[in-house]
Amino acid sequence: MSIKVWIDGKFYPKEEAKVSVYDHGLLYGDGVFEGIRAYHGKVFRLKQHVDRLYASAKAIWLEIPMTREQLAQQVDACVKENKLTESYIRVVVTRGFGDLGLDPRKCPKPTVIVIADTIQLYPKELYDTGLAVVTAATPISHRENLNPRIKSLNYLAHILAKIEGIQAGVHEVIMLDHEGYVAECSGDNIFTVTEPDKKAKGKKIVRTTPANAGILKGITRDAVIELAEDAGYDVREETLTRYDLYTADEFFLTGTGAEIISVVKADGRVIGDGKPGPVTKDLLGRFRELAKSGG
Ligand code: PXG
Repeated sequence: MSIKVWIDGKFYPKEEAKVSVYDHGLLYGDGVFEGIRAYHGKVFRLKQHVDRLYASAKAIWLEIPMTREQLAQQVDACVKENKLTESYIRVVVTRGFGDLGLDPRKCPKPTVIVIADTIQLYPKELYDTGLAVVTAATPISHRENLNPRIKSLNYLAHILAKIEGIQAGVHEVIMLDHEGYVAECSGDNIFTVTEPDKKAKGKKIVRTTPANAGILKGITRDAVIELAEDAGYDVREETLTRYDLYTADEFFLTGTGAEIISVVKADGRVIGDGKPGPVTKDLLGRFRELAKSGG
């Protein structure tokens, strides 16, 4: 049975689910989106995803023509309509149909799309072996240009960085900010694990880059911060350099598609003992338990 896609109030078979060539989402990347997972038929942290979508929309002066509750219900309805238990959901809101000019006032009504389908971001084996990354030459956009907190339809910098990774034969890339500090990966947030310092009182330290440092504030990242705190790690949001990544005992990525995945090589340096570490594995176990309950 074909996947049914919801566009502006109606379901269409996947093959017929189309938007206009005059849609400013296509013409200008003018819009916002969310990538969401459902586990065992339960949507993971739906409220947080809907809130982030509305925040992204507000930042680009886009008014979503539905209430948060209606949109959340529609996400649930799309998963049910397609009889999916394990699902990857894409919500897209574009500026809508307009003319060929930039002016968003020519777009009377935003286009709202909900796709509930499936995804396999990384091959299963990579969760056992860990993956390699390199640093992309393409930086993350400057926060005063297009703030990476906005999950906008303009992903070109991330895609260019991703292509650099593909050419280097790796699965993900580290993106730096304009000052050379570590921001995030092309579609994942970054964490490290190190041994306790004096302040950590015997707790292993789990670090991630600060939310306002030019990153997308990942829903998975937030969940992992909470899980790591509950598990008794010393969690810190700190500015990181590539040196911090290379010398960490463990290095892992978080994202809706990836969940939690270990990085065992960065720019040619072997991380820790070159295998997924105990804290990464512990947090992945806890994350999968949390996912069973919808988060
Ligand atoms: N940073 C960026 C730039 C992202 O796009 C994340 C972090 C992780 O955030 P969440 O909320 O998912 O924990 C993302 C989201 C892909 C793909 O196909 C990945 C994302 C979005 C769209 C597509 O790799 N990741």
